[in-house]
Amino acid sequence: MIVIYGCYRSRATRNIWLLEEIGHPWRLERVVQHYRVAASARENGIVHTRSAAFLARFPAGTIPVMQDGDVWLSESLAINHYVTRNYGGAFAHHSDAEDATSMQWTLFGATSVEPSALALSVLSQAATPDATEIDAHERRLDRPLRVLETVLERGDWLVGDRFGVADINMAEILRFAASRPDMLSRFPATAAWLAKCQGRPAFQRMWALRSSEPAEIAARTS
Ligand SMILES: N[C@@H](CCC(=O)N[C@@H](CS)C(=O)NCC(=O)O)C(=O)O
Repeated sequence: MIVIYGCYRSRATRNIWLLEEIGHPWRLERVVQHYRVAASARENGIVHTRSAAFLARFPAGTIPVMQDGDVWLSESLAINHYVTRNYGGAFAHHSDAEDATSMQWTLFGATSVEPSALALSVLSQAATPDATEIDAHERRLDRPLRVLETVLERGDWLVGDRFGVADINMAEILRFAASRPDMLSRFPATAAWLAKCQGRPAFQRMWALRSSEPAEIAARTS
């Protein structure tokens, strides 16, 4: 049984999607972002990313964290590679080259796509979105999105000829940019691939869990 410390409205979605995809047993131990917890709830038994007990084990104070027996890992994308290698079965990489190519796309996503995609997600939710900043981040994404578009024009998936962990990691990173549908529609192969990824039953199960979680965590009543 893999334990994910985190909550549904966090990057734990990446891990939950994968675990659902491969059918490996998991459970969630709830830890929420400190800024989502109502002040009244902080002293009321809600574990959050600034709770002393959580920080004592993970000074970075971020979720998700994974526990698998004696193995503790943070970093959602690294967790997914660990789970794939150890429990992926037929879903796991078939060779060292596939494994390395998968890691290549995961790192490309984390370094070239995630910063601006995340910024776009935050900027789009602002009461008065800053159009100049939004434009700057869309420009920064142009080159990495052209790279993805080229790859996805040539094949259905990022690695080999089947859906894999690189697709989950990249799709979850790109989801941050969903608030900019006009930008994504300039990359039709990428947009079609994202829709295909998100149409998978395992994504849908994860998404139902995420949607069931309130944005603000109130104090416990019992
Ligand atoms: N690169 C890390 C980022 C982790 C991260 O920033 N998580 C957010 C939630 S999605 C968090 O814990 N924020 C709470 C905080 O900073 O206190 C990963 O992929 O796991």
